[in-house]
Amino acid sequence: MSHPARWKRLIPLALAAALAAGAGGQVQAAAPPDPKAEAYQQNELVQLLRISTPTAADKQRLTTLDLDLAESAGQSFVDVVAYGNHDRRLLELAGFTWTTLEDDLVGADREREAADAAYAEAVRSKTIAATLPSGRTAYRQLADYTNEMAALAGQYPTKVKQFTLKNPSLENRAVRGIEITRDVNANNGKPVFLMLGLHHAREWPSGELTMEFAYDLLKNDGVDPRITNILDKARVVFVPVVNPDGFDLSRTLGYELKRKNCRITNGQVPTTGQCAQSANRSRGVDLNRNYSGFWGGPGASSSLTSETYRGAAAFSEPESRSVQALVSGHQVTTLITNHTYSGLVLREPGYAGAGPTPDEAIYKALGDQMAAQNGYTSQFSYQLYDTTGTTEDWSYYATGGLGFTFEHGTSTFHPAFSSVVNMYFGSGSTAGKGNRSAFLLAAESTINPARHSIVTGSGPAGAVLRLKKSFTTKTWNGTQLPDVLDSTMVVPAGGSYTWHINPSTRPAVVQQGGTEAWTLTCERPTGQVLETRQVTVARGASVTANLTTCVAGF
Ligand code: 0X9
Ligand code: ZN
Repeated sequence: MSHPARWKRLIPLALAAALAAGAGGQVQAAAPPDPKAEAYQQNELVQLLRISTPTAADKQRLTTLDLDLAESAGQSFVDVVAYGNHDRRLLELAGFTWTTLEDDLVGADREREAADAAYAEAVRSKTIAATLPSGRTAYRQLADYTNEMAALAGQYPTKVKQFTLKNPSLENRAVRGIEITRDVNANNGKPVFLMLGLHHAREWPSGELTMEFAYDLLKNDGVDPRITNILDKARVVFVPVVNPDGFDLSRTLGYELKRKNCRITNGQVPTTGQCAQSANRSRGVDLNRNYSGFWGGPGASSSLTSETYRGAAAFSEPESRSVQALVSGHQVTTLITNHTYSGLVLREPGYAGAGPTPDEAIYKALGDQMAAQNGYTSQFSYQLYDTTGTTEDWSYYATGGLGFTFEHGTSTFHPAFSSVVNMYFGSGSTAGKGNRSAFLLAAESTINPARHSIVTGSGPAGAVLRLKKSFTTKTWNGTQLPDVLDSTMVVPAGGSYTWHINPSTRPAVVQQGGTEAWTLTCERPTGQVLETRQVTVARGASVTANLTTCVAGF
């Protein structure tokens, strides 16, 4: 135990350095250890521990240990995935105590598989009825997502449009999504509700719930008046698997706890099979730390083997850049990014120092309304611990669209499949409500003009209207990264248009009392610009822009 080489592997570098300094520098600098890879190689237990953190300072200190923290925490505890002896020793050295929630997470997954098989068999033999909108009885594989989205587009050609996001994943998989609305091929200015799943590979229910809501909208259009109204008035966009490489690996036996993407070496595309190599198991970028908003700040790591590795630069990863491009190209007025676990509806800000958002009143109102349906706790993202570089750290501050992180579930990242049914429809005190109702509220809020902005007026039928805004997003160290929002609609027959959009002034500018304008152009379908206007519009407001020059010249 006192042998220096062994000793070095058991403690983190910072601690090793401090101890080395105290011991007169006998400990040589070593290559960064990879305790997780080692724990797996040695077949050490991966456990779910509930760490006692009686004070805020304890919680803060725990976040500096670079452990795999779950979002699950209470007044005096935080749940941590501990990989083998290293992590437990690290906690011990730091003076923490804990209870063990799951003494063998990998073994528990084997048991879950057996339970899931029994559940599927019970449905097959009609002992119990399948209840999810899709009728599914087991977690999807990656191919299921791809095939089902294609099938829905084929089955409902006027209501479902498939699309591929801008960049393939690092392992060159297409990242796919579907848009759902009445008359889906008409680009007619409806407000957009974007739902994302599986940024984090092991959080399987986050993709399931995303898909089930898509099925629900399609199955119950014309049946449930709320859904009929939503399809009339909103465009609902689904990307159930943001991180297909990580998810595919996580659906492979023995890799169920994979969280991040497949970046093995900064700046390099991984070779085939590299992501699955046991020595690389802790590598990857946490896509939910790679967005540019406050990138490089607290609650994210600069170490490639940390579960919260932020990447070599903001938007270094193709998967997060794809979400950026998708949001930048639409007027996404509401966004839910699904995660697991711990029953939370989280809104901005993601770190306490950012201060309250100027939209707190409606942001909170919507979060609280949704939480009343799914029984979760509605709170600020930072209330558990600070994070930076998350999806809404960028999307909310760049677009003003109200973005939420949902942390589904109570006990683990992918519980028995039967709990997905409960998450969707609610159970116990939320029976008959659940996330289905929360998602419906989010869709209805998307339609609500008090919660977004409108530009309306007359223009030539068939003209392309474009709203554009260029600005910079600040990372933690003050670097200004260029951002361009650029979306279009087409003036309908009849020559009047109504476009549901995000406010022209970004939240941070509102906070400082300033204003910003959208640049509105009226174009021929060839792209020739016939008229340019500046449009300033606040949340809840509507402005009229009659495009007279464009009409004359069209
Ligand atoms: O850490 C995350 O990315 C999210 N939790 S998860 O367990 N699904 O990984 C939470 C992001 C926002 N939360 C905080 N700011 N604490
Ligand atoms: Zn997550």
